[in-house]
Amino acid sequence: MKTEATKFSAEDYFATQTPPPTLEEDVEKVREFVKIQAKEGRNIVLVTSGGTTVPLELNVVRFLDNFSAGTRGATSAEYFLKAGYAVIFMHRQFSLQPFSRHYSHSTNPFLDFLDIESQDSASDPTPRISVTPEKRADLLTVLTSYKRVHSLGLLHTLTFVTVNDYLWLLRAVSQELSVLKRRSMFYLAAAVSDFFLPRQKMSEHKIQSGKGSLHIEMDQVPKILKPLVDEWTHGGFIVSFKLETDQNLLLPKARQAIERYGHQVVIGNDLHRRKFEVVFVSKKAASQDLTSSSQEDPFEEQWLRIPQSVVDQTTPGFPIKEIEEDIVQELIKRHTLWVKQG
Ligand code: 9Z3
Repeated sequence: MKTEATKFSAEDYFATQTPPPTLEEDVEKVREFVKIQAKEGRNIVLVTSGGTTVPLELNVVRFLDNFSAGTRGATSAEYFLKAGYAVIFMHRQFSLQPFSRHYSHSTNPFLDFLDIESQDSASDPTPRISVTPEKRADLLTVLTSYKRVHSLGLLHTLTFVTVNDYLWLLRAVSQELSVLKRRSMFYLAAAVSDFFLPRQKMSEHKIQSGKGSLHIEMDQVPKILKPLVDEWTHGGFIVSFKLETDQNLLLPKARQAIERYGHQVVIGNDLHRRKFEVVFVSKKAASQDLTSSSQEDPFEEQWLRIPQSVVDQTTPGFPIKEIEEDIVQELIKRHTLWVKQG
């Protein structure tokens, strides 16, 4: 129920907002992918990545957006694939993707390391293209992993643009993954808008100027982690991210999320430190000692850090060390235990 003017429950949201036109087609393909991976006995991780837009008009000209480039999601997806997981990569259209991310950045444009070879034969007038020698080793590594993943069919990609697309897709994909029970993991790294404009409140056509300032009242996006944990999945290992710009809020907000939604891990990250520092917050396993348990802090925290100097020392697109490697390694350790306990 919509209890206040600005608060949608998840149920109310899906009853009043319209699904993206390709939803059924997308879900059909996910179902097929899940079936194949389940038959192969692989674990599947759903990685969400990139920002979401909030359109202001039905015939959309203007929208709100956020900063996320999708680095965390695309990088983590590669490490999950390397570790043998099948990956459903649900990302914002045109945000970074696994493998191609190494060359997408403007600091590493791929045209800069391709050469046109001089022709030495009149009988073959077609110019040949080659890779600049110093770039070959890196490209070969990326290309080999990319080809392997594609030939084994380990990566399935889905795209969203708006927060509405994201919510419908997340619900549908997590319901498809529920057949895997504990063998599924949810890695929710997309930067999802907290506010949106319901279609019932949207102007049909481009908002006209001329009346001075513009006032828009947005509604709160429903907290979908609750139904995700309680209804849509059956035992999936759920990892959400908490982004803050005030360091002091990171731990309290991460703890609050675990308490509220009852999932397995919140990874807290500060906007400016996120490439070299994150904190894992989770509930401690129930204590056997009944006398001390009531006073004990129910949460545990684990910081992962890499020296900032290491992050900075990089060939464009190829850092010496990426924090996502450690994040994924730690999560796989915890997920393996979670599957065993089940
Ligand atoms: C994150 O915190 C991600 O780590 C980043 C990654 C968005 C910071 P980039 O794409 O950045 O590598 O540039 N995601 C935030 C996830 C989020 O919005 N969580 C919501 C919340 O905290 C709901 S699960 O309430």
